[in-house]
Amino acid sequence: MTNQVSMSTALHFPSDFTWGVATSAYQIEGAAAVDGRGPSIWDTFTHTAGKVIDGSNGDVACDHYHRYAEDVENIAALNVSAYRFSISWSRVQPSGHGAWNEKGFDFYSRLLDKLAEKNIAAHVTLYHWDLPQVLQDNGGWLNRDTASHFAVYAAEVARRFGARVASIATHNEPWCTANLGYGNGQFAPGFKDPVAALQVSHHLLLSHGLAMTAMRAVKSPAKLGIVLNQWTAMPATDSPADKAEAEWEYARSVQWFMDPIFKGSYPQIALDRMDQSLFIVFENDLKIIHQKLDFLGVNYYVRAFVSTENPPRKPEGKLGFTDMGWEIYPQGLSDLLIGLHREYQEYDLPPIYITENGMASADKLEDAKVDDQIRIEYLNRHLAAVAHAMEQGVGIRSYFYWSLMDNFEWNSGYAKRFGLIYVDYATQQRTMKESAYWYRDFIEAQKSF
Ligand code: IFM
Repeated sequence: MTNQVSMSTALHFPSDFTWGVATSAYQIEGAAAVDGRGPSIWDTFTHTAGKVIDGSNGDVACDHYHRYAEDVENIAALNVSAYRFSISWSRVQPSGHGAWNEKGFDFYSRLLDKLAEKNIAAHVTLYHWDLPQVLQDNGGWLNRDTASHFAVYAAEVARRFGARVASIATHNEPWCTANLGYGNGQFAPGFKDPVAALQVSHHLLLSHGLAMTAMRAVKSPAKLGIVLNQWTAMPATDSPADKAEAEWEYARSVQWFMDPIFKGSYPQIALDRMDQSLFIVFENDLKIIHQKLDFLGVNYYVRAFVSTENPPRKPEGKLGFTDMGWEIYPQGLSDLLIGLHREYQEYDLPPIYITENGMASADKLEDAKVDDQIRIEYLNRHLAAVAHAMEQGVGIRSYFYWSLMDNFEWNSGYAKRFGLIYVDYATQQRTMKESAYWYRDFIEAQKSF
């Protein structure tokens, strides 16, 4: 049996497989100070000189707050049946605790109405990195109380919207919140303290567990879970040093989040390498974190290619690199999924949703057309990887392309375009790229099998 992924235009997915597209609040909404929204850490970060490559921010972004109806029409035109988006916590609860902002909830209610009108299932994420600034002023995710505030917010969203959405994910990519936000400072709030990142990762997991309990208590009918960004870690060579480093990389990035949730413990190989006195875990925390999920969201972009040499070896990149400089490596997706299935199926691994996968390319709008053949090839190859993992028995229920449209790519600003839809930021005009038509037709073709 081989894990080789082949290029194929004749992939057949089950008829109940869900096709979708994904976005997040800060990256598309804009309307940063409209209708009572409070500032988040990303407002603060992007308005601090030197934090974003092109000096841009999400004040306007794709102006989705005002153009959501047009955007939902576009989602429907893609033939997808699901849309994944996040709620801006500070739009619905400006201080992150205390008073709710009804105008904020009204916006999401209008969006849900429009999605329902088009028969598109809503998949909501509660936290896609935009912590209310007031909570940051009290220590952010380093303060254990933030986890309790998060659970209150989660329960309120589940109470109001639980019957109108298909799923609710607590966090998107907590690895990024901890390591890029607190570890190396690339993301808001911009701390450079690896020890803090460790503590933050624990508080994020704790907040996930508390939120799951709080949402179950309001008897939300929505499926509940979490979205993790994951990769396989491959040693650059067969040297014992590279192999050990790759094992460590997988432990600290993938197992670090998976093990507490599914096994109720942190991975020993990671604990062995760190000074545990620097990291505070209360007695009951792991019990709170370790609870059954209805789904696991997996975001995949790139493998980790691990080299201990100096300078480190780089991957050959046979299929090229994206505009982010990330190696295009679809086999990493099937390897990852098959590995997760093998390691966690006995620990109640729920159905997997591929909640993000996609690429940035240097797209150009010419004669009202964006000819992004590279994205079509990327999609085709990654869908083949998903199909391959399913053939190996992995329970995958959905695939969401990242992203619906070009948007604010965090510290890379607007220069990196991940969308199926091209956005002209000067006019806010949306143009379907060739990949959008390809995805639309691919989904249509699935209906005829
Ligand atoms: O744009 C991001 C998204 O917010 C989270 N996952 C990765 C994407 C591409 O970098």
